[in-house]
Amino acid sequence: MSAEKGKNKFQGIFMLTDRLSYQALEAHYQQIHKRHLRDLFKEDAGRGERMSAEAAGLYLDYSKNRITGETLRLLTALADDCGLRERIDAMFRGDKINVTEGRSALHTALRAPRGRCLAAAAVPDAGKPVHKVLSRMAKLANQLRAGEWLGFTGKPICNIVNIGIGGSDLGPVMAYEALRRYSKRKLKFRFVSNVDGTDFKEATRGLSPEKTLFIVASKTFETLETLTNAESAKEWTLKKLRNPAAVARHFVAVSTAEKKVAAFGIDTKNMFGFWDWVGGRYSMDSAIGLSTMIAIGVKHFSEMLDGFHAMDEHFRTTPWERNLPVLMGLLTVWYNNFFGAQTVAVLPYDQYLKRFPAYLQQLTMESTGKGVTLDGEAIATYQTGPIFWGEPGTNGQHSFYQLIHQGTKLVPCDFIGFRKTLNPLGRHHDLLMANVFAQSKALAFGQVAPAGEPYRNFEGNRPSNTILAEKLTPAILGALVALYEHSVFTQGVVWNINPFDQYGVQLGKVLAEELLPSLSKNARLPKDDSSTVALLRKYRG
Ligand code: G6Q
Repeated sequence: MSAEKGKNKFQGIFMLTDRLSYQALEAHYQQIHKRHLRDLFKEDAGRGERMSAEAAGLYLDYSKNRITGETLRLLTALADDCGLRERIDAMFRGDKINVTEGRSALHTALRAPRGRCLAAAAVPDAGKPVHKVLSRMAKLANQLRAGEWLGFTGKPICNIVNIGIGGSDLGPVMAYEALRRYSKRKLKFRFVSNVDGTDFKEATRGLSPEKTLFIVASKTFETLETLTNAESAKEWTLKKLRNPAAVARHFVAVSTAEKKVAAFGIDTKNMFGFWDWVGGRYSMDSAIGLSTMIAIGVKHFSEMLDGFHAMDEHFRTTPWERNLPVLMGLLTVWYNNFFGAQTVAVLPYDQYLKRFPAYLQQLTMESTGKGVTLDGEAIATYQTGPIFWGEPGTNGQHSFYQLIHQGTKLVPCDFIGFRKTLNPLGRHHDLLMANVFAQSKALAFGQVAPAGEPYRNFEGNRPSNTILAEKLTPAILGALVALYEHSVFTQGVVWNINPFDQYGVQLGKVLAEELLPSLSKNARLPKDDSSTVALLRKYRG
């Protein structure tokens, strides 16, 4: 926490809604919220090109938003007022901006090129250990990809199972799916996250323990789900291999907790470390990305890191009005706080990005789902993080787009598409992309119903961003993830919250452990609320 309650060095003593820059936006909203995108485009022939920005291989068209030049001016003034510049510098410097946990948030150091001085005051030599671990990961990845890492019985490992949950699962799964086209097809990858035994059973179905390597990924190495799955994995392996010494050839760990890894029985020579300044949901390019590196190889992994870094540098150095993450973050604030929009839909038109919305749900909602300011004040006068959700197009068009087009709710959308497909097939790609352009057009401009058929009316004026890139490469994926990471950071600065803690997750971990003993048939029922007790009774039968 900052030294003096009620104050922090970035925002003074104000609540967001007390700021004149915020009140100016409220007044501006009253003036322009009824303006239709049809008119805004009619009045300004160059709007589509002018309201665009490009960085790290991503082109952002934000012209189909309900904004004018004045809106942008006021939003960037709000960002200045909230100390965005100082906060970005503090993050990159390694200041302990995760105040509730007393930590830096230095995920940007994970992708900084070797030898680059990060000027990280709190973490002086972050670069050195990062590259040391990357080299160790590379060694293992190369051995596995070459069929040189042998299991206990001498057979080459060809199945990799990542066990982890939350930040130790969603990034690896998303990246594996997104970059599957670049992956070594001879290796099989599976991911186990849920403590539901079904997840483990299905993930290991058909695999031979002799040829399977488990990556136990857990920052804390105390997450119940992960440790339970890891124990089951150990049993599954030893049932076949019948010698505890086999664990060394079939288990590696990714963690910050060396002692706990050793206590579990994994040789710490087979442990890949990271640091408390890497948050779970910001960890996919730390050792948590080990499965990604094994899948796509060292070169592609390092291209992915370069993509992250290119966006980091863009975010750090570019004026707000051309800064993609800042623009997207401020637009999210605009709809969330002034239009009262409750959600944002993320709609990637690429089947490889099918897990991207799920990944973003954690990144965004675990970061901005907060109700207390950095000063510890309850937030009563404004809204914080919206709900992020989505599915790949065109599938979503045949399902929930109806509500986005004609429902009574305002749902700002992010469309994501690529000029080139990784799998050319007849006219498929043109058809796919025609849908991206048609959807954002229909949402913005609508369509007038024939007389007497009001149900055919599309009022339009529904905002969207379109993000276009050449094709889905490791570097583009890195840039895309960093774009959303920094957009979330920008939102957090305006809302004056800590986007790097997650006490809601911790609560779940503690409560389940407390209740667990009461699930056994003969245990005493706890003195709990009547609903919980009734449910426990019903479960125990
Ligand atoms: C992410 C959260 C959370 C975490 C999981 C797994 O930012 O902290 O989702 O990643 O709870 O935690 P472990 O990696 O410690 O097992």
